[in-house]
Amino acid sequence: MHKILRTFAFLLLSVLACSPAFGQKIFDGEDGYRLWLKYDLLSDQQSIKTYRKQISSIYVAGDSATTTVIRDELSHALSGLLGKQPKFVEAVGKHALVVGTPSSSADIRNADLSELKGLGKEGFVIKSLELSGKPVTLIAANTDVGALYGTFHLLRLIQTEQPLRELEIVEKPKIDVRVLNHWDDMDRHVERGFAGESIWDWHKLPDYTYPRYYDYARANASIGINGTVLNNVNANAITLTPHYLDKVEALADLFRPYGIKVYLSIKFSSPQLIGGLKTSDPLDPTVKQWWKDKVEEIYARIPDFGGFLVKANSEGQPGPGDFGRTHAEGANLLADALAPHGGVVMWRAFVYANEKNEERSKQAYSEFKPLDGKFHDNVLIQVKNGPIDFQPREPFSPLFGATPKTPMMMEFQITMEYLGFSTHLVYLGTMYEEALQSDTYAKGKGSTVAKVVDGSLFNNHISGIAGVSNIGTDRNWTGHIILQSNWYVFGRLAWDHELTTADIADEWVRMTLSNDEKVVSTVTDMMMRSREITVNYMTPLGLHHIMGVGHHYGPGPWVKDLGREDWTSVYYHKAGKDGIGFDRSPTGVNSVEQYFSPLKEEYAKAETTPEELLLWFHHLPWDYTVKSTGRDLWDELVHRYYQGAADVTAMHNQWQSLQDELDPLQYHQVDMALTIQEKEARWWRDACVTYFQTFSQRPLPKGFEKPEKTLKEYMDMRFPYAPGQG
Ligand code: GCV
Repeated sequence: MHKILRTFAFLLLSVLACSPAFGQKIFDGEDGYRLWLKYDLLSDQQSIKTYRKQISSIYVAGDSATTTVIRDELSHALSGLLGKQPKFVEAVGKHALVVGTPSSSADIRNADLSELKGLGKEGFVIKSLELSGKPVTLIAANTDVGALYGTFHLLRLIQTEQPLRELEIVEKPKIDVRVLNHWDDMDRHVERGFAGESIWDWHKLPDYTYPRYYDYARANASIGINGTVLNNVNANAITLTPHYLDKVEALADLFRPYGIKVYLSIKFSSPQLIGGLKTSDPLDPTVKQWWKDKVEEIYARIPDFGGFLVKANSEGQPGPGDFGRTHAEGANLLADALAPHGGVVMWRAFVYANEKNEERSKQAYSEFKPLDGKFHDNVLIQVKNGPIDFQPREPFSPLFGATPKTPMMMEFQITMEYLGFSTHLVYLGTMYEEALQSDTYAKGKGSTVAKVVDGSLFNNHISGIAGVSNIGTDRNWTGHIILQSNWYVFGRLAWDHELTTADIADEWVRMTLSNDEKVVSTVTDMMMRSREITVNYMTPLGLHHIMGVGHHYGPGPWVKDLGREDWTSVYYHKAGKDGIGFDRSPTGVNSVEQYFSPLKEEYAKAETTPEELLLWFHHLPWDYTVKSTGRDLWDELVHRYYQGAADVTAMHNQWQSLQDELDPLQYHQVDMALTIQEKEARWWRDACVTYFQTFSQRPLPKGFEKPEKTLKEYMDMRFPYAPGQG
């Protein structure tokens, strides 16, 4: 008997040991590649029946590359969602879905849709109506790309199980230029990228392309993104050489049917680096001619090329300042070369220099405000949402609202440089919404940042918004399934900043995870709270820039003695025995003066500064009483750190409560990431509290568990191979 048992045990162990992952479960399922365009069969049979009736045939008018994309998408999507290949026809039928433009379809022309008049090239109408006497669902636009946007909108309605009855949808984007910025290098390294390599395989382009390029275009078109800056703002001049322009051209050709233009980041010193000139001075005639010729060469290949993005005189990049010229003179040089072809310049305002005797958060405003009115018509100034650098929380940049004659373009970071890389679940929608809905008071109450960005506040003739991409070669694109929602919410808000980020989270969850109500309500709740939770365990109460040096991974409030003071953490938190925080009020560096009234007066006093920005604007004693809770500052800080870490555990529990409702692979991936996030939230909490305690010299409030390690142990941790370094 013993022998039989032993043999059985041996056999069992052998089978387990030979299985591909001994001791580990293999998870089949959704790996995240399909993003929010999964198109799996709807679970509600009744909805399927109704949709099938309402779309008994499909007529897509026209024969452009874009209409082919529309047909392919509808075929792919509806066969998946409704479990039956849709019937494509060549004329309007009863209960058909009709897609087209007045020029591609006589039926649409004859319907004389007045709504189309104000919709420009990208807007669309979706209507339930009678067309040539037949009841149909109509997607109409002025261009095929508008019709493509309308198609994705209709598919979203079906994916989220909305009724298709009595539709009366009229949409157009509020912002003109809606671009992703890829900080991708030519060797496929992605600066601040945490999801693998660059998706652009420069070596194999132009002849070798991947399905991923098309899926990238589909995903972007589905949320209304209409441009992509292919390369890093820390640019390599080589991109403008013919060898690389061949590759850029291939991508532009591929993206065109999806309404996506390509743009390039350029190096300001390109005339010297690849043009053999002795100077790159923007006022030098040979330099002007060089750029004019280069731009002509680009447009000969890519007639709809979008234009240039420029990081100049910032963090070591060359710029007009090297020749004693202004940012306006630099930008106008390029703008003049691009103007005849319809291209634009996106000139970044992310400038700061040690040599300037001015605090870093004030410098962009000081440099660009006086240049208002000096930029040519096709220049947009691209400004990061906050005055420092994509911190978990910043006030909005005071440049928004300060330049009535110059379009200010928003730059958000989608990649998570300062927010836990690609392992922390942080939905950035709430952060984008907070920035966009901030009131600048530039023209009185209601002058929101969104109205500056969309050009409506000052009647600017062009508007733009950029998101620094979080995309890489990881199978799930963004390194974490939930972080796909940040790409998604960026696009949706770029299209319409009046949408609420809660609604956007809701639709994203339905499309990506499930329409199950428990899943939708639990995950949207996690997403909506996640950013505040992260602020609490990283940088509560307005603290900022206290992360690990260089790579920005993990806590590093002790960072000091670097080449530049404003790269250190101690410069930003200014913790001492007397208290903590940066005095940017009139008694300090007075950055509050850059805001309009009443903000400048509100921010000037701690009592009227919003608590979440307290230590951004004020240096306060450890016993300062925090109004909302009545705790002293030290206690409040500690409470927030502990609350943040505890909330991550709660989020993890919420996720685990959904195990039976979710796809096993999606579930498992996020579960693993949440395990990391829990550990790292505690690490942030413990390292920061231990460090700040050396200044406050106060005990932890009662009942709080002691940090695991000593301060020295935290300070000794090193991460030379943390991903995404610049
Ligand atoms: C592309 C921060 C980042 C850099 C980035 C820079 C910028 O400083 O750490 O990696 O460089 O911002 O936005 O230009």
